[in-house]
This record gives sequence, structure tokens and C-alpha cells, in this order.
Amino acid sequence: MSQSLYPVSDALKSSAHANKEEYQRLYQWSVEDPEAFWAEQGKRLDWIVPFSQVKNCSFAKDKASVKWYEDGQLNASYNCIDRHLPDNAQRTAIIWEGDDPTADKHITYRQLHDEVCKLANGLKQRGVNKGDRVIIYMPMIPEAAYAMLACARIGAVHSVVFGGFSPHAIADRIQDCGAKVIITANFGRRGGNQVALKDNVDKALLKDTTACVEKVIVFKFTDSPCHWNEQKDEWWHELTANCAAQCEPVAMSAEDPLFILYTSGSTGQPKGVVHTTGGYLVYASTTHHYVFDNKPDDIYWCAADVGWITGHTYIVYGPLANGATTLMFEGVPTYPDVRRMGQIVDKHQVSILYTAPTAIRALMAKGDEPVQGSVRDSLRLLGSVGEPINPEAWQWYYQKIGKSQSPIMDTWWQTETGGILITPLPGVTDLKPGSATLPFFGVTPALMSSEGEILEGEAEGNLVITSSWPGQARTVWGDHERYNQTYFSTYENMYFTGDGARRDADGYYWITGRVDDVLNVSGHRLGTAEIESSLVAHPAVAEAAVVGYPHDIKGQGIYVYLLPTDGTEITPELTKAVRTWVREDLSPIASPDMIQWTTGLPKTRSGKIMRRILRKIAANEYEQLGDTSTLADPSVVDELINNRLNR
Ligand code: 6R9
Repeated sequence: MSQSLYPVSDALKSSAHANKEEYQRLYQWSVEDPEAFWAEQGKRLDWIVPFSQVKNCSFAKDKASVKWYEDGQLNASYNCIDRHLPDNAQRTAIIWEGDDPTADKHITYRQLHDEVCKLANGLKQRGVNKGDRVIIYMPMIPEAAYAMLACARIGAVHSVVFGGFSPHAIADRIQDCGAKVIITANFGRRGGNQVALKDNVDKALLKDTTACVEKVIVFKFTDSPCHWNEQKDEWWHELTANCAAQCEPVAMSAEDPLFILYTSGSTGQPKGVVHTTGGYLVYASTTHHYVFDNKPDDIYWCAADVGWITGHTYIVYGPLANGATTLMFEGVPTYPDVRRMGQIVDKHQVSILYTAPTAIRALMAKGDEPVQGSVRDSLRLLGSVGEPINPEAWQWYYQKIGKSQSPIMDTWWQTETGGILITPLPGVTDLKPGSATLPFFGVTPALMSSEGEILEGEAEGNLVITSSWPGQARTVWGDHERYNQTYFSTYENMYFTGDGARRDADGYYWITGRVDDVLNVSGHRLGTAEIESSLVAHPAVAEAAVVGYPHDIKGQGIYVYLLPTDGTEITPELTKAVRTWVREDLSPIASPDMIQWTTGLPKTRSGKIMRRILRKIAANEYEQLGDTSTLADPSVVDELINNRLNR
């Protein structure tokens, strides 16, 4: 653990949206009288029908129910666009930086309005109504944000699918949410390569289970031709050519769904996490305001992908609700070379940079080269999200990228939390590298022992939140039972995060990582069960067990143990084929780093795989395997150790 403390600078103490005293006062208020605190924050938005009820939540076992501002009505697209027009129509809403370093553009709030309205009208013409689901499978281009906001404008529920996902993953999501329309592009670009997005959609639509899709709207992003289905496909530019640049925003109840976002759990299929309109947007706006201290002159860059929750809340909804200028980057920080991040900061005079530890570590591995050729003097605030940031990476980020001038907001949160829950605030929190520090307003974390006792003071345990906040997910699409089971069945009246954490003597939280069977690979959540089910679908694989192991750049790597089907000859080609299989079946992110073939897996007599042992072997900690006496056949452990792959 790092003991160094980085105090708040004097400049930030006086200039930031909150200072220490205010934080204490506001935090106290927010937890003692959440109704009043969140009623006040609700005023950040424009309501069509004002709310009178603020909070109506229960974390009761088997019947959890979360509602905020439930009698209010509003429109998210209106709040992110129209209300800024009277004063700031010409302000830049989105700066787009292409994969190609010579490509960029600025979109004003006025232009954003017009583009969103045109597409919203186009969607209406194609029969998309309030409540219909629309899948968005797009590159990181402004049109991805237009598509999200166009759905929000007419009350359609969007579900963005990350552009790196396979046809299989798209098909599963289409089926689960019953999507009527897909919005995609002919191709995307990433790191100099073309990504055949439309082709992947076509493959997903070959399955019977995706027959619910009536239309595919295709944005023509590159000149390369793509396959065309006359019945379903329609070009975005043709659809919108004659559409008006005015579209009345639909009044949505605060509790109407805004979007579904699929994320991995510890078992089976990804869950469709549902966020609703009012609470989510209030929370996105409030956290973006305080955590990033955004001011009118700031250029704010969240380097995530819109396919993840971070992109939803902190590229699109939070910053746009606050009238900020948000930068959207199509590419990767290592293309054309590792200096790219610094160059983008200089080129657009970025003042707030929010990225992930995995990106930092990838750059850090290249020494000083990433910071050569840029000065980065415009930066004043840094952020980190997605996984624990190790103190070395923190120091490198702080010293090299930020030139020891900008504090780092290490923000802990999840797809299910909608926005940041544990975080420093710029004018408030003295930083400790590696700690996400203290709860945001209205957030009440606690640590639990595995026996279900609340741990006080300095302690380490399972992280729970004891009371609701407005950005909390409301349900799992089509499966409220799974929502209850996953988040509210472990501890009575508490939201269980699935993470472990330690609290130090100053009350600072240190997130230790997942305590369930969810991996965090380069900040991406992957369920071991999903990868295993993909592996056993390969004809050469009889059984599979997947665990994570420490990986210098990705945080966690994927280690796979495979039992071949009878008569299978194990060859390097087969191993390669299995890896390709997973890449294509799920996503390149899920591609195994290590594949070890074995004749047996360590199982208890009741047939349960003892992952604890597999994790130790994968981590090269095979001398500390613990008790193996309950194994049905302890000898498999020796075989596994002897054939362990060198990392
Ligand atoms: C926003 C996001 C959530 C999981 C979460 C935790 C890990 C995220 C973190 C962090 C330590 C941080 N995580 N931020 N761990 N410090 N600052 O990443 O959502 O993709 O749902 O992942 O990521 O394990 O439970 P999501």
C-alpha cells in the first residue's frame, strides 16, 4: 500500500465546485435527508411535469424496488440539447477526433440538435415508438451519440452494443431485448484497421432468433461497399434526407427506461441492466459536475467507448446535460504511435482527461516515449475508471501525463450504479494513490464479513451500499428475479456490489477487485461462465474452466484449462483454433491468454470445480494451494502444476 498523500492544491480549494467544509456539510445532508438533497439536485434538469415525490426505494430480499422522482416527467434529449440552445447554441457540444490523426470536427449544440431531430423523425417514420428497443452498433463517431439521443427524444429504449462484439453477441442482445431496429455503420475504424460492423449485423440477422428486427439503418462512414438487404437495410443519409430538423421531445415518466446495457455477471448470459430517465440523468449530471469540476471553458475528454457505461454516462449524458464540450475519440491511444494521447490533449487543449488504468499501463510500458512530442499544459484534472489503479500506474499518470499538476480522480462505480459512487472530489479530497477514497453525496458504502456482519472501522470485506441513489439500475430487462437474486439476496436490505474493499484508518476505500466469478480484463467485465460456455461449444473441448491471473497491462489475463473430447489430438494448431473460436464467438476481448490442456480438473466430490486451486496455479502460487483433501482426485493437481504454462 502506498502511504503518500497528495493534498488538495490551494487553487482547487478555492475554485472547485466544492471544498472540504462544503463536502462535509453536503454529504451529511445527503445521507440524513436524501429526499431534500436529491430534490435540490433534481433542479439541475428541466422537467416537463415537476416531481413531487423524490425517493421510493426498498432493498427488500426478493422484492427490491427502486424509484426516484416517479411522478415527474422529462425528456433526456431535451435536457442534453435544447435547453442549452437559448444561450449556447454555438458552443461546441462534441469534438470528434478520428482514428486518422488528420480527421476531426466540432459539432455545436445547434448542429447536435438538428442531427438528432432528423434521425428522430426518420425513426418515427419507420414506426419506432415510445418503448420500442433499438440496438446501436456503431464506431466511436458523433453519429453514435446522435443515435442515442434520437432514441431518447422519441422515447425509444436504446441498447448500445460495443463495436468489438461478435455477431453471436449481437444476436443474443437482439433476442433478449426484442429489438425492432438496428442502427449501425457500414464500417468502423480502429487503430488503422477497418471493422466490418454491417457485416457482423448481417451475420447476427441470419439467425431465426433475430427476426424481430424490422429495419437496419446504416450510416455510410467509409467508401467501402457492404452487402445490402433490400428488404431491411436503409442508408441513414437517405432516411434523413427529407426529415425536418425539428422534433418535439416526448414527455417521459422519470421511471420510463432510457436504455438497456448488457454486462457480464458471474453466471450465464449477460444481463440487460436497465436505467431509467429521471434518476439516471440527475445522477449523471450531479456526478459529472462535482467529480470533474466542469466549467464553461473546459475541454473534457473521457477516453472510453460509448459501448460501455462509462461512455454512456461520461461521454454523452452527463457532460451534455451539463452543457459541456465533450471529446469523442474514435481510435486507440497507441495508434499511429504511443504519443497519440498527449497529441490529442495538445491539439484540442484538453483540460480534463478521464481514462482507464489499462491504457495507462500500456503507455507506461513504453517509457517516456508516450509523453514526447506533447506539452499537455492544458490539463488540470485527471480521472481513472474501470479497475483498481496500481500505485505505480497512478504515479506514472500523475507525473508523466499530468506533470504533477493535476489531481487524479480514481472513480469507483459499475454499470449497475449508473454513475460514480466512490471517488475523490477535486477541491475536497487529499489523494492516496490506489484508493478510490470516499463516497459521493448520498452514497452509503459498508463492508460486510462473509458471515453477514457489518464491519466497522479499519476493515476488509465485501462492499455493499446500504441505501439507494438516483442512478441505480432498476431491473434486469425481462428478469426482475435475476436482479433480486444478483444484488439483493446476499445481504439483507443491501445492494451487493460483487467487489471486495478495504477501509483504512482515514475511512478511505481501497477496492480489491471482484469477489465473484467476474473477470476484469483491461477494464472490461467478462463472466468466466460466458467464456466457458463458448469454449465447450467447440467440438474438441469436453470441459473448460476459466480463471483470471495477474497481468501487467490488462490487470487480469484469461487462463483457460481445457479437457479435450475423446480421441482429440492436441496440437498447437488446435490451441490456436480454440482461441480464434472464442474471439469470433464472443469478442477479441475474451480471447484466452493462456490455454492449458489437461486430463482432469480439480473437483470436489459433489462435482464442483475448485477454482481457488486453478487460480493459484494460474498465478504461479502453487505452493500455497491450501487444503486439497476434499478433492475427488487430488492427483490432478500435480498434473496441472507440472504442465503449468510459463507466463
Ligand atoms: C464503470 C465500470 C465494474 C467493475 C467494478 C469493479 C471495477 C471500476 C474501479 C474498479 C477499482 C475503480 N472497477 N472502477 N475497481 N477501482 N476505480 O467500469 O463499470 O464495466 O460495470 O465494471 O469494475 O470491479 O465492479 P463496469
